Amino acid sequence: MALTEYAHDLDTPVHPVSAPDYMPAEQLRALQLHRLQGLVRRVYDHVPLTRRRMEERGVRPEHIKTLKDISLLPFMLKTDLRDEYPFGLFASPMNDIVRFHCSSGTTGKPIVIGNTQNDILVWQNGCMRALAMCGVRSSDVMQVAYGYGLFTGGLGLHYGGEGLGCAVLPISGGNTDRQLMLMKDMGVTVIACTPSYFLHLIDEGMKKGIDFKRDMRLKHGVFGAEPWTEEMRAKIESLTGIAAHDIYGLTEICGPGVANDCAHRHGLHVFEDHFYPEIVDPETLEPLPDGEPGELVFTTLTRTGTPMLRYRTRDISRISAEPCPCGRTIRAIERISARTDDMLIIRGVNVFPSQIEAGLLSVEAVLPHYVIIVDKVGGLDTLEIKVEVTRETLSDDIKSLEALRARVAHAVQRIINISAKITLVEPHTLPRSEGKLRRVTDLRQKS
Ligand code: DLL
Repeated sequence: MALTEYAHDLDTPVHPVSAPDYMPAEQLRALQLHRLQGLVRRVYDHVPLTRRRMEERGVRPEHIKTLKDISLLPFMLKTDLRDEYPFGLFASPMNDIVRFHCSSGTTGKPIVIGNTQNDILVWQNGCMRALAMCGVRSSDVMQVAYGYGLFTGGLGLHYGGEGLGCAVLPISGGNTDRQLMLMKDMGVTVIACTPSYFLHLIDEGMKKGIDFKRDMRLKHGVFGAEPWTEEMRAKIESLTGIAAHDIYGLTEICGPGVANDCAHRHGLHVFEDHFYPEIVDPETLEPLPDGEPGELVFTTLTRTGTPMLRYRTRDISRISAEPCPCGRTIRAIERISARTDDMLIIRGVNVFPSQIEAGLLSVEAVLPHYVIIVDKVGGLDTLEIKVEVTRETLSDDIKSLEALRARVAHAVQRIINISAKITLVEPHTLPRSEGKLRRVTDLRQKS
């Protein structure tokens, strides 16, 4: 079948690299099973920890006869990567490893992922398909402002952009003045960075009198590596006129390019011919049917260096049960709005930072810069949210300011069901980040 016969994104012609996105579902399932069987054999033969766990369950590679049999297999966790640090989970000899990536986390040893040449190509394929899904083409000039190095954001998007034939500007994170100068002078059309860093770029640009709509040629933003909301997307798009796309991934699975949203924005399509997704109940670990929310689990069907079998991401999502109007047969996951480990329990109520963000940004005068501070005072949990608001509102009289504060407090409380102390602050006073931004400070852990 000619590629042009497949359904495609709105009026964007299908890029040849995207062909596997439209593979007939039956063919896709057969391919996944074939790849899963190969992967299970590989890890059974080469990864002692997984072999031991399979033996404890009485499971052997030949028991995997259907895709459903994946539930017979043991899970892998971040702690396994820490315990087996640095090379204990490698399934290929060092001779075949061509690159390491690490993710640090907050404490202890980093996790180490070894990539073979095959893995680099698989990863590049994911990033190329993600960028093609965003509408990025070889004529684009792409500024990669994710960090280069052990973090996967920079090199991942870099290889993706080069693979598509874009002109890539590998500037990495930081040096905001230079980012803005080159973006303007080189007519950059695609920016790839964290959404929080892009907000910082917009902000610094405004200070210099740069109007993104007027002075920049930007068309697309490829944003990920941290949670962000639809409300944040709307703010970014209205401030700059670009299309803001959501790209998802994690170091353990490769990096960015595991999933990406298409023009219909019904979720992020997973490149599931390489990265097989499951949703499990985080308590019972039972697999859940498509449509049910739970913890996202990935199996890397084609990776050979440090393959992951049923890796528990801690990210909360659901697999869409509905086909996407774009015609892709690869399934979509709901955007990642939370992790099981970033849920705050405040006065007994479960609160996710993304809910707070959605509440804040529903109020017009609020800027997309905020911090969340949780503390315990006299045995009682307290929640304070400091948020920047436009300079014009701050110069309003006390009464209107108080009314705005009450509106913000109400908008947040409506979503999280508990009250928060809201502090309105001047623009440019809260911390910014070149990479992932930590917006939450939980002081209770110290006491
Ligand atoms: O953040 C890889 C990446 C780089 C993804 C650039 C997208 C763009 P890690 O540092 O290992 O890898 O962090 C992975 O970040 O488990 C999620 O919790 C979170 N995350 C990544 N992308 C998104 C997203 C990279 N689009 C962890 N939305 C993941 C929400 C995201 N959270």
